[in-house]
Amino acid sequence: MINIAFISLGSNIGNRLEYLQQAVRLLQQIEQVKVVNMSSVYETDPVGYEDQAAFLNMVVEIETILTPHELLKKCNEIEAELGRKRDIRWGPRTVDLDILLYNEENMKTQDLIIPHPRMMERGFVLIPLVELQASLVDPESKQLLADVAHVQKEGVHLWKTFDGVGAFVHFAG
Ligand code: PH2
Ligand code: MG
Ligand code: MG
Repeated sequence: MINIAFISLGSNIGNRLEYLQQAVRLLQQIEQVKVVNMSSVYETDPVGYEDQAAFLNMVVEIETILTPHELLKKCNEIEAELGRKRDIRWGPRTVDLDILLYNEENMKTQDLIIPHPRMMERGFVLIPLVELQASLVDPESKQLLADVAHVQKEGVHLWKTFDGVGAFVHFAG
């Protein structure tokens, strides 16, 4: 069974774009994962814990035969490989990979909640997500994500656009 999942990527330490690109590359290298779409890259004001550098955020869409928990394990391995240290909650990170959606799954387990529990409050997640698919609906509240993203643009700035073929191009505007 092929499943569709959306993963949010964020970085606010070091060469942020390089971390995002390496994370995408590592996702592409997983045999059971096919990256089918990537959003543009956005520069975003930190949310939650505000005394830290601005983030770069993006979202990728994947097809996978992995279960949600298997996918979570792969995401955690990529974070570890790219040097993530977990200290301050919501604090600075080389790279963070969060599963946002997995089919229309609604699941709450100890270590994994899907849809991502804070997704609907976060413009830095919703705006790239809606860029990929404007018709997405939150499986929990049934709201159209585009309607919610629309009012959460503050602090989210387009930084690089994705050319759809394989390269990021400087956003000239
Ligand atoms: N991630 C957080 C907390 N705050 N703020 C922005 N702008 N982008 C993030 O990716 C982010 C955040 C926790 O994962
Ligand atoms: Mg996160
Ligand atoms: Mg995370």
